[in-house]
Amino acid sequence: MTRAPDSPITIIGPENEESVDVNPIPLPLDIASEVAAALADNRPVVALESTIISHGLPWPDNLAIARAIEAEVRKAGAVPATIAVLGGRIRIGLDESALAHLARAPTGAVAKLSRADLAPALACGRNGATTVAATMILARLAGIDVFATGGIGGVHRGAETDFDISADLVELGRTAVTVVAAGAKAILDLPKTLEVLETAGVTVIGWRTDTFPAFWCRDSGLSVPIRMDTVAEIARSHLCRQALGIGGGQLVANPIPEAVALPRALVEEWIAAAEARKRGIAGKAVTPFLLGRIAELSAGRSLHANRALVLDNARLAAEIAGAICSERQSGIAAAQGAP
Ligand code: PSU
Ligand code: MN
Repeated sequence: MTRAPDSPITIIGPENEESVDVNPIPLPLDIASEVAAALADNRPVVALESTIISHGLPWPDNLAIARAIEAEVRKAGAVPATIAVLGGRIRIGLDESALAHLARAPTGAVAKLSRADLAPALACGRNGATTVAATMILARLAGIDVFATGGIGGVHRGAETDFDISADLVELGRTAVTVVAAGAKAILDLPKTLEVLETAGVTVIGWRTDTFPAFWCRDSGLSVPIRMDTVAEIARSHLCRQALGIGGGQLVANPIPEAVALPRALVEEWIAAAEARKRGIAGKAVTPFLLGRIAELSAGRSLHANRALVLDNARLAAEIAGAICSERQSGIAAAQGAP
């Protein structure tokens, strides 16, 4: 963390990357007072993304689910901070009207912002929803350690020819946030996704499981690199990564609750049918297209499962955030020589 001389902003970069303070301009950053107060008191905060609201789920389910995720975080004892860019300002923690605005916006009115798109969105005063990658960057900037989502982006099927690999994977390799997800979306090439995560040096943790979950299904058949069974272990691992100064994050892969998991064969059928229609769709549009088609093909069953898994991730993220606060508190106490 570096503070530029005479500058009101603090630039927080990945620990192993030098921050460059050349004529920095003040960042248009608004942190909701409830979030700022929690962070200042070392109380747990969970970052939440907004792309899932504006591009990942259909209206009006998206607004209901966004509210339910926030409620779940609170129920588990943490403060939710949904992140977006509105009118060219970074917003950490959205009020009801901002959530509703994002959820209601017609396709195209709200941009899908990843790492590459953040600066131009600020520069041009745009509205944008943040992907996993962009939410990680902004969470880190605000000092938030934990982030909950549904599924991260990854290596798309056919990437060997079209090179479609989500910036989420690169971000996990560089930004120190622990991301809780139900694995990677089943529409992806999961073996390749795990390979890229390994190359990027991401700590991939199976939550009480030895196999990597596949979003709507509990088990992809692939082994998970590390298994953990307590949130204290995940919290300590997060803090040890920071202490090592290696940058980059952790992916906590939490299998969808058993009662709502969908049969793998059925999901594969929907994916094949959606993939068959993908021709001509490229770039940022691919993931929203596939998720939308699958919601239609499954007559809402995919949506029901999506809601359940994201709520479960929100709960687990809140517990991990709480454990990080406790571990940090004991670390401070130990450093001060307390018993
Ligand atoms: N998970 C979902 N729905 C989504 C996404 C994830 O259940 O809409 C979004 C996330 O914001 C993720 C993004 O970061 O899709 C990945 O998009 P891409 O493959 O274009 O990087
Ligand atoms: Mn892509």
